[in-house]
Amino acid sequence: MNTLRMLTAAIVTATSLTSPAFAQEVTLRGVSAFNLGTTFSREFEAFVGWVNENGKGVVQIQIIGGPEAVPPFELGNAVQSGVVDIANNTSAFYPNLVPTGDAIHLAENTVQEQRENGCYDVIDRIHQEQMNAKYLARAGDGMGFHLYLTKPVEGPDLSGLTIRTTPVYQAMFAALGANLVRTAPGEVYSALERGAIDGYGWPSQGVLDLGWDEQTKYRVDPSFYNVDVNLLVNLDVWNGLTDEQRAKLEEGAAWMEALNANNADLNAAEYAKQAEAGIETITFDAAGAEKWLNTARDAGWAAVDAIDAPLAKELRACLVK
Ligand code: 173
Repeated sequence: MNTLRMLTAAIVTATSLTSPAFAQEVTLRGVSAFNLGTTFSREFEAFVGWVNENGKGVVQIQIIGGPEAVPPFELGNAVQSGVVDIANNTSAFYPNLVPTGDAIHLAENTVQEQRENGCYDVIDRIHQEQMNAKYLARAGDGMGFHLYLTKPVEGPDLSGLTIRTTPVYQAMFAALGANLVRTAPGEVYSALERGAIDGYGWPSQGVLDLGWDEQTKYRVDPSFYNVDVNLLVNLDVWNGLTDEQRAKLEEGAAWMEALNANNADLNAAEYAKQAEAGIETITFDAAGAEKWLNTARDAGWAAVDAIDAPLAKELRACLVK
């Protein structure tokens, strides 16, 4: 450091001590669990664009990278320890830290409703306590998950099939008899290509982005659950920000969460693109669909219940209408 910079730093420090309003701009380092430029990173990137535009002189975010920077299943630990300041991550990738995070995708209401009814505070609290992370925002609302297959099924019996899973689908697909293999998204294409799996769980959006349509013959309808892709800020970093910096990030969070309303249209557009790409839809009859959705809900909640019954009860009361 040269003398001028040392002097400047000393002045800035002195200023910020006496007057927090003049705190220096801070830059947070961000990583996404999903490939940059694809679904599930797009909202995060839009959020970063918003913050960098509206938070000049206050707070900025620099995106370091996607899963090539930090492996998706390690991103939770990276934000917990502060290796990463802000992560774009789904609860299914950090069950080691927040085991009841599975409850988030069982939500039947929106994140805006969860902010109103206090559920957001419960979810934020468990992230702070168990993961040392501020739960800043949630993308993915209004989008469900599907089973995608390379061979057809008649109904909700998955016995004999080997399916790629994450904790999202684990309880449901296991209850329906499937063999399960847990992998990060980056391994799905080659597992399909090798015939190591007969299908995979994935949200309604993103299959074409990843090129998986080449290896996918069927999508099973209806969808189940609600995608959760969460913005998580290392808690020490969060607590070290000024009120103004935190407020700016929260404003950006609300802005990003409003984008969730676009998901209904985006789902429809994606289904059309999947059909064009040759993915056929298998739609269960009423009895099959009922079994599918009831198993999803019941097995999903049973899994959360087995981890922490009182918390499962508290979350279910505010996530299910
Ligand atoms: O299938 C997955 O990898 C998964 O659990 C997930 C969750 C949210 C968004 C995208 C994928």
